[in-house]
Amino acid sequence: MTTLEAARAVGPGLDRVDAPMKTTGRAPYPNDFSLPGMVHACLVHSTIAAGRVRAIDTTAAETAPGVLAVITHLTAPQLERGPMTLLGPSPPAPLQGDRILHYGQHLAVVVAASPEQARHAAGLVRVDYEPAEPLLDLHDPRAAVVTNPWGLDSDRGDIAAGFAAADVVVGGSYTTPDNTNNPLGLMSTVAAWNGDSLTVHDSTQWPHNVRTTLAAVFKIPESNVRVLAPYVGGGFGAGLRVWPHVILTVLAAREVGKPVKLVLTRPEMFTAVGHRPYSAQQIRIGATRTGELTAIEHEGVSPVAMDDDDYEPVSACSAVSYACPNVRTRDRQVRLNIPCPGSMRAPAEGQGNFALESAIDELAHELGIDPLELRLRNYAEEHPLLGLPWSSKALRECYLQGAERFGWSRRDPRPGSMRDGRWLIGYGLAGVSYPHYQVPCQARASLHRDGSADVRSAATDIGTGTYTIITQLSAELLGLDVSRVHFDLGDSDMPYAPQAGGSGLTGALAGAVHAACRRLVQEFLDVVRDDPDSPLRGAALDDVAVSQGRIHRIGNPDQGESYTDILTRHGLEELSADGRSTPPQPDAAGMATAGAFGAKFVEVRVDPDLGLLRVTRVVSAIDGGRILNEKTATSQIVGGTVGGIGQAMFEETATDAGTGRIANATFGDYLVPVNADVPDMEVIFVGGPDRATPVGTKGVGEIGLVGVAAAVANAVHHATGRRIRSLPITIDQLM
Ligand code: MCN
Ligand code: MOS
Repeated sequence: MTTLEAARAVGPGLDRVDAPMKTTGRAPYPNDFSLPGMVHACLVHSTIAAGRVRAIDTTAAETAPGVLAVITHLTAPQLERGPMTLLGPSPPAPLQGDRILHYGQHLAVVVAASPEQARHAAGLVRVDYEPAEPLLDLHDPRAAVVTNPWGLDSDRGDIAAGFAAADVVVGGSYTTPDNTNNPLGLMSTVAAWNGDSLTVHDSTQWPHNVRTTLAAVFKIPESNVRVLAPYVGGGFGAGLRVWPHVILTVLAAREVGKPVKLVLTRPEMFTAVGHRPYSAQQIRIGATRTGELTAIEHEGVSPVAMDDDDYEPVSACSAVSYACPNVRTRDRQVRLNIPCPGSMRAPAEGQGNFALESAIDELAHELGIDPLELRLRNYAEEHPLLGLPWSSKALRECYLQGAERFGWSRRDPRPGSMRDGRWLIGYGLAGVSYPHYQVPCQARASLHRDGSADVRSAATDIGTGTYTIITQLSAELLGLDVSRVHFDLGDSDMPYAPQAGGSGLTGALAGAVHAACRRLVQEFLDVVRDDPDSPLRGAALDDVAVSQGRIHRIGNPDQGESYTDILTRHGLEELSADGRSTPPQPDAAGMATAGAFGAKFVEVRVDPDLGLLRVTRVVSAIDGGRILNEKTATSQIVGGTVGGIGQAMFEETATDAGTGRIANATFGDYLVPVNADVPDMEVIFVGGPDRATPVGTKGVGEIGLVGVAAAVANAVHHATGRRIRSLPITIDQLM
């Protein structure tokens, strides 16, 4: 890789290159977007969770001021369900019948000249229901059970023998609640048809998926669909799938022959774009007196919607986290009349890690071994399921450096022993092993005669920093100043990119950009191969390095020339090259040995008389491979940690047990951490480049969240002696 070792553009915390656009209000988020002649849509939803629409009266709505169309299941055309995707099946197509499967299901879309007129008219639609008794309880014996369709349950060793060999067995039942993603930006779609061609601005984490889906649903060629998402106001997983409201907006635009805009309301964000599903987990861990794990058994049950799929293997983390010889993990799902669950930041790991890392803490307490020491004694040197070396793993360094920074050695192991006045103080820890999701990606890079470069790929930046890190990486790979590189994304007409999801976009995109930039330098060398005037004549890619807008021979900076000189002398305006990344071949079981790792150290204060809980310090030590931008990567871990504090102490989507109504679907009622709930946080990155990818990155977008809940609960146990097994941890559990 000597060729491309040049100025260190990668690594330092360069400010976001898109910051001026955002802070001056010029960034075109989909909900700010307008087109000439654009009209507005508003949705009508089911207020029951199960049954049928007996009749729907749209007369008053149709004659209300400004109304252009009211579309119901009686007037909607037949629509194909979207295709199978890397993430599973598409959600069901909307308005395809009178069946009601969940509260909040779209029953009509109203289109009017203004958003206010659309909303007013939507309120005039009268629905006559034939209600049925909804299935809303995970333990309802009538509910259909889905066993693991992805083959992710695992068995290794002999679980019975493992427990028989244990001196100590701990465990219990853990629950995590429904949580709602709630990105700040309300998810929006603007759709415009021009004949058979469709342009859509959408709050998506994956423009190509929207393109493929809309082409299939509306039976038009993919090349007729263009999806734009240059700015997205957050997603946390809610923008991974093409939800029914996107399809309804496109349908509405076709019906009225005008561009249509739909902005979901905050309450709709609780029912229309997925949520992290509730989990009920059973975990048992056995160990010898000396703290050697002999058995882990972990089972999870989560709800899934009646007519949709979202698979969350919450127990899977227990199969890969420790070097335990006997492990059994099982997951199943129960079909309920609930709004479709979907991925929410760290799906499955976010729930499963809470049970696993709480149980490990409980075991440490029972054995009288320091929780950090117990984790180190059972460190998985190899991938426990595959028996292969990890592509890289610096979890030990996470534990040791995190502990050092936190001051873990000051911890007195006796619960309730550390005090500051009326406050009990607790220290808690959790370890995290997070799978590294790797998928193919493409990019294109061009160098112009003025010495500037353009790089593009149909990726998204959902607040993560994609614009910035790829600008840095391209600058480094081409030997240019970052100010000379323009990276563009968020347009399905650009080369294919996967979702900003599974914390995998950076790895995929960095690989594609690496390939494109290398090939671009090669293009320049090809141009001068037989050029007698070029000091680079006959040079191979491995013979050269790039810096300051020039290619030169390694070890001899004078023997080279600038991109501009080469292009000018050969009468070229620019050269371009395409690159693609393909993930390393997984093993036969479809698994890769790559993973990101982390350790979370949390200090809490508990007022035992009032039941008050405060998180006062968090140290996160993270192995994310090579870090492309220390500032944006740190922001990812900080943001993830805030989400983890939310999961631990505040967030709970409440479903009314009788009706299936979401009872707290506003920011007034759904609690998220505010500044006063978030302490100073320290983030340290450990480890080095991962060997499996050319750029050496692993993901950091989700791992910051994982482990926070367990570390908080473990700190609460240390402070109070109480083992809290149900999230969020609320005052009543601490009194
Ligand atoms: N990064 C880095 N070095 C690395 C890896 C990442 O510097 N080795 C930094 C970069 O700034 C990069 C960011 O971390 O842009 C995230 O990279 P990555 O871990 O690859 O995650 P993705 O780009 O795939 O983003 C998706 C991920 C997921 S899955 C969720 S959910 C999530 C998250 O990112 N949702 C977010 N972070 C979010 N951050 C914001 N602000 N908003 C969301 O909705
Ligand atoms: Mo993240 S939940 O994979 O978008």
